[in-house]
Amino acid sequence: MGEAGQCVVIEQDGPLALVVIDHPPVNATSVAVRAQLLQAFAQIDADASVQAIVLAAAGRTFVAGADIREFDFPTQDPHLRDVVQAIEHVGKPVVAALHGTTLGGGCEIALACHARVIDAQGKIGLPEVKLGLLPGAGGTQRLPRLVGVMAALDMITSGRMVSAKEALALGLVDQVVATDLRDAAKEKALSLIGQPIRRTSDLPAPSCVPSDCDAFVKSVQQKLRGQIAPLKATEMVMLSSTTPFAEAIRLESEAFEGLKHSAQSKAMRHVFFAERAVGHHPDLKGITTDPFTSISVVGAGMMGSGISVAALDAGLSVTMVEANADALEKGMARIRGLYERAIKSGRISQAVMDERLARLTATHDLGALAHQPLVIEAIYENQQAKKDLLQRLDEVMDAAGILASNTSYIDINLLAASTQRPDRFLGLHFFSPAHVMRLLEVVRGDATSPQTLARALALGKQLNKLAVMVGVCEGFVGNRILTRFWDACTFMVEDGTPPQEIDAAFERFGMAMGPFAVQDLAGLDISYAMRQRLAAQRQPHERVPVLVDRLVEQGRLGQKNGQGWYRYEAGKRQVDPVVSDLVTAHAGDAVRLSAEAIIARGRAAMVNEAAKILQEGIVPRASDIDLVKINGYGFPVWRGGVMFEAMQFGLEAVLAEAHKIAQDYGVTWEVSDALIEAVRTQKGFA
Ligand code: T1G
Repeated sequence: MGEAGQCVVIEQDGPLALVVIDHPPVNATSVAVRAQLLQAFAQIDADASVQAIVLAAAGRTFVAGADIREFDFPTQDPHLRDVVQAIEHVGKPVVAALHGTTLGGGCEIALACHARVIDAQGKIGLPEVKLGLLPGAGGTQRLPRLVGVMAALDMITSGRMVSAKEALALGLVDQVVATDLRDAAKEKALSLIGQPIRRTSDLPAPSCVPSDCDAFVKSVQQKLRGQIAPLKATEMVMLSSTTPFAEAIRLESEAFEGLKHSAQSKAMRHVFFAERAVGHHPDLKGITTDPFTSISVVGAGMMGSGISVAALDAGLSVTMVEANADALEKGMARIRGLYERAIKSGRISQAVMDERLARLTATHDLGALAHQPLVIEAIYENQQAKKDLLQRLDEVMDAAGILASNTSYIDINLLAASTQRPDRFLGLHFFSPAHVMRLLEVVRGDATSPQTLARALALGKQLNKLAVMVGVCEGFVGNRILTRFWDACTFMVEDGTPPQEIDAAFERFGMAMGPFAVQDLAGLDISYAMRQRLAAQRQPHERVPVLVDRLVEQGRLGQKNGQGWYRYEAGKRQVDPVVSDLVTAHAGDAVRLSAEAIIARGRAAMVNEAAKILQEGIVPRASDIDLVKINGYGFPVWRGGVMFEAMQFGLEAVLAEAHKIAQDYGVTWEVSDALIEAVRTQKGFA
């Protein structure tokens, strides 16, 4: 950073001016950066001694985007699109030197330069749709002029970063260099002196085959159901082939401003910052941890093999232990099958599969774990079996090793007590399929040490998971809320609303699958076993779901045996008259709720349980709960999460619904004090 507040500096070297942006941590284009960039380019444009320009950035990355924090306030001049326009219309060649992650507004600045040189490790992209936005500084018009409409549509509606190599192949950059980025950019700039300036906006309008675009729009509607930004962005990109640049840019900025004020963008910006806050734990501040190079997993079933693949994909070595020879072979076959399918779909090469499998050791021998830094048990959910295994592992492993359980509900403190290392014991609750699902609940036991917790959170980051630290309670955070949500939905069925109408309501709300379809996927016997296990703790007059137990007792377990709440034939889910008759017989004079009432009841059940979780200190932040529901349970990201959405919906209405449920369903369904307090203060739940 230059003098206080100076975030753009010019270094002149003969006929070449080097403009360096220096605004840590990611060179976001704050109003100061925009103003100083505008001023710098005006100055060097007017300086006859300057004949070529390189634009670079200090620190770990070129500009990673506009400053997202500014979006909640009126944009201050100069707008980024004006700065970008000014850079493009400088009368001398401007070459961008790109490193790190050139994203959003940073990519748009690069697009307005006359050439682009990128570091071989660099990545570049327009991720605005992930914030419910679209590129608002010319990206929807300049990118297609360089890479074509279809490639631009793919990048902008997916928001994905492309590698330097792919960027070169697409024509997005002109050169990739492994070292001396700025020297290469200077050389490029000097070589352009005296050449006609190649302004991106002057390039010919790209062609667009209407049928290709129509097909693309349909795929976006399907894949990103409910989100408005990708569709709007598609509309803007297609303007590049039909509308003059200046008019298209005006329309783009109108569309951007509209999205910036949309509920969806506010929700997705909330999630962006929630994901950065989730790792902040005051008691872990200052603890540094070395990355893991290897971990071990005990159990080669669905979860054990999935966790192993997640670690292999992240570059770690894995020792997978399974007592049963057949189960071990099945686990290895499952892992090989995953990679073979990934090769078939072109996601990885054979060489990548071979390299990853070379890092996998499969064995029956627990002794192989003696010196492992971290061992995760992922055997079947039986408390005694887990306690026995953990005791044996505790005896086998070095004292420094961390022991973790992948249990989804067993008390971590109980399991810790079966070892001599409660300070190095915790829960690592992965979600199935573990190599795909982003969420990881890091369950801290009463005795888990801060060092162990810090190492576990760091492992989550290494595995590209969203690690949320939670306390010990029945079902931790995600499953605890899910159980309450499922109860409320099942009670709605028992009171007369068909399950398929409840599923349809929540799928229209934006959930990937409705609650009854999910119950069938998970297996009705799982929640049945949980209710049996918890029966002894139940209050005498507490209402519990009965219909689902009827289904299980009739042998209807869900997808796994072709019939549950629905019937499954050839993989298709169908309403089953047997269930409809059961509902009618049970409900008597049916009370069929409207879709709005269904959502309100489901929302109140989730928010009330979440408020209790906060009240009990299971997590420190309401936004942590949002992240759990979005990343583990299909809550729509464009609604911001269960707590954020409730705040927008209106806490008074949620509280009123919670009181209604408490009356209907029994005394243990008490309304959370935290929810009542939040309504009183109209503050979040934190
Ligand atoms: N604005 C403000 N703060 C940002 C920021 C941004 N764009 N990007 C990161 N930060 C903060 C972040 O909150 C954290 O702060 C710190 O930087 C490190 O981030 C006009 C409209 C660049 C890949 O969407 O994807 O340009 O928690 O922990 O894991 O068309 O940050 O330390 O206080 O994430 O190494 C488009 C968003 C914006 C990119 C680095 N750009 N950022 O990841 O570090 S919209 C983006 C990221 C736009 C134009 C449009 C990642 C990263 P704190 P971090 P990281």
